[in-house]
Amino acid sequence: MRVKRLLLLFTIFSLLIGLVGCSTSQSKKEGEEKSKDQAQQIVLKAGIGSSLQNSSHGKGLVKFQEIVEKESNGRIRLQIFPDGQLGNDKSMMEALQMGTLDITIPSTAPIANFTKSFMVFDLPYLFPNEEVADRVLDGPAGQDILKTLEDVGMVGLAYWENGFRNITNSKRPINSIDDLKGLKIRTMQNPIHLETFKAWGANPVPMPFNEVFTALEQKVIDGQENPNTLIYDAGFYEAQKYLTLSRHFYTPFVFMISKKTWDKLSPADQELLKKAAVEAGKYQRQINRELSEKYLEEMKKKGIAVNELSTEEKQKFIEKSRTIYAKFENEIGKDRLKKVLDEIAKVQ
Ligand code: TK8
Repeated sequence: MRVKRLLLLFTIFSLLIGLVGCSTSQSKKEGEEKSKDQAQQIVLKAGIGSSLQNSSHGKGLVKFQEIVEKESNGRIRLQIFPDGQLGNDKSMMEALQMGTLDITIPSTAPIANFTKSFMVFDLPYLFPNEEVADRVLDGPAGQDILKTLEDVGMVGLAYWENGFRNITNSKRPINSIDDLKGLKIRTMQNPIHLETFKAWGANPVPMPFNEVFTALEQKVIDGQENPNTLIYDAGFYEAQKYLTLSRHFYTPFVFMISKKTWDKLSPADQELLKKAAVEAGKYQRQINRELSEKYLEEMKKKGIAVNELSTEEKQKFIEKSRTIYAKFENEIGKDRLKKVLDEIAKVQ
């Protein structure tokens, strides 16, 4: 009897050891899985100059965030810093070079501070409309230019749309090129934009985006030029009386990631981010075009006087712009300029 009881106790004891051992190895395995998974947790910091609520810039970045977090099952997450909290386009690109910021989406114009290859897109009256712009930017010429960012510590993933730029000012309606004479117009920090407004008779003032509103309010400058969505999002219309639909430049945004960040990612994660940037970009372009019309009507209701340049007057702007193409073709690269102009001619 005593032997039986001892055998029973021994059986129960060895079963308990087995169970504890099993759960330990199970929890150890789960722990390893978890720590491996946590080890792969990626948090990307992204900074832009516009708001999240009103701008297509911000809405596009939120769409990118949704796609990435869904496709990675939450393993890759974004921390978004809008409204120029982390600086302006130029300083945020410098942060990408240093690896202290992972993602930013600047206009092409300030990229000229790092590489000249995007300057072709800053030429006045280059693209006739958004459709041609999309096809050239997403085609061989645009994609080749995107690749040049890797030489300066950034990786370009996709073109998004800032859009066709219009002129606002607080002095007078701009019905002809002569009306620009002497007006202090803020431009982006880009030599082509500066020289173009000089050629049109204005007095251009290069300035980072996040300083423009105060400068308009304090009358340090008379006007600025931006697409409708940005004029509305940044509240510039509140400090301006006139909006002239000149559509003188088409500005792409460039979705870019720090090369230091990019090189640490697996090929699969690189592919995931690239696809998300392209998909979110198509959404952002569409939203931008809808908001451009919507915000134009909103600004008219709020009292800004809107006028379009007549075909004849626009021709004067275009004629004056030809000197700019000649002046900058060497800096842009004659082959690069020819390739873009040939692609435009092909897709028209
Ligand atoms: C926003 C800027 C802005 C640009 C400018 O970060 O600076 O006027 O049009 O969109 O990139």
